[in-house]
Amino acid sequence: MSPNDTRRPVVDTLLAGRPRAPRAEGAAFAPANIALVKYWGKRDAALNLPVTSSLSISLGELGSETRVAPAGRPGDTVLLGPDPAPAGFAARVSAYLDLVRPAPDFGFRVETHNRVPTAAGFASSASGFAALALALDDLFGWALDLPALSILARLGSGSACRSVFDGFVEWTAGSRPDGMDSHGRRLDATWPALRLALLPIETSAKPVSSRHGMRHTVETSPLYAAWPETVARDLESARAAIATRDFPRLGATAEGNAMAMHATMHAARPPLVYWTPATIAAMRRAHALRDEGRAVYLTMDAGPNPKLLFEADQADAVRAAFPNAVIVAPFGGPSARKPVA
Ligand code: 2P0
Repeated sequence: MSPNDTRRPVVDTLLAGRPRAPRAEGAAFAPANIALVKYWGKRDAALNLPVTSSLSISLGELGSETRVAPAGRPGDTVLLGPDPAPAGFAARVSAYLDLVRPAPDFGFRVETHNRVPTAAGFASSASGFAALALALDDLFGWALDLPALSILARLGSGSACRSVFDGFVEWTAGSRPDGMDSHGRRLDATWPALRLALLPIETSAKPVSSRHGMRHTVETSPLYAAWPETVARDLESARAAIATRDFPRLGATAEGNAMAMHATMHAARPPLVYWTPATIAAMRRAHALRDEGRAVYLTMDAGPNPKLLFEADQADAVRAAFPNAVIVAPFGGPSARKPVA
């Protein structure tokens, strides 16, 4: 059975009674997101259903802008910026488009522009699949509600279900086998002083995809058994920190959660280590800022590039310690229209 055999009934349920004929074009933007409490491990690989819930912050203006239109001939054209997308990514997009293709000989033209500084080594499948799901909703005129759009995005990439929303987002794991209760939801909170910094350390493609890395960890790491409990505690702590604007608590929770996730990978057999010497040097530099009494924390995904978390009053110190940092204000502020250089 192919993954699409499992996905198709879910899509049919979501689209019941909705138009199946495309209009001339659909377009949408979706932000990238950084998880503060991570998604690491699936209970269903075809539907991207997670073992645990997770909590993220969307990156405002940084993300993917996608246009989708009928190609007018069979076969899909998938462009990333002005160029054809890499074959693996294009194949993943085409498999996703198969779920909504009006006829086997119907081709789509998909154009995606990532508004993410390429120098930051930060390309996001989350914003890409979220923008594609939203653009398809626009193309077909489905007018799906946000939970349905989040589920549709999840079928492309798990973390994409969080990129349908701005601000703080919680992805509830849910328990249904069809995943209809597994989607993102925006938390009712803003934090204008919150800042993230993307640290461009390593910009080449990572050797092991997150998709493969999480499967390998779940299957072989003796530390994975402790992960769901860690996430449950960290989610409570992150929610409380957001509700009370307790930045040191939020930062420490996010950093601890990311380190615990990497610990599960380091214990996998064979071990999975995304860190490079430059990653560790950046971690030490962040810790040195903390030793000076500055509330600067870090998080890391399945790659070598840490992301820093801090508040606006630490931006100058972060810039001084990390001259290449790309600083983002997720809730706007002076940099609402574009990332602070
Ligand atoms: C996250 N990551 O919560 C975690 C932390 C990476 C580390 O979500 O297989 O690209 O498409 O569901 O969403 C990256 O995993 O994986 C990810 P799929 P995805 O942000």
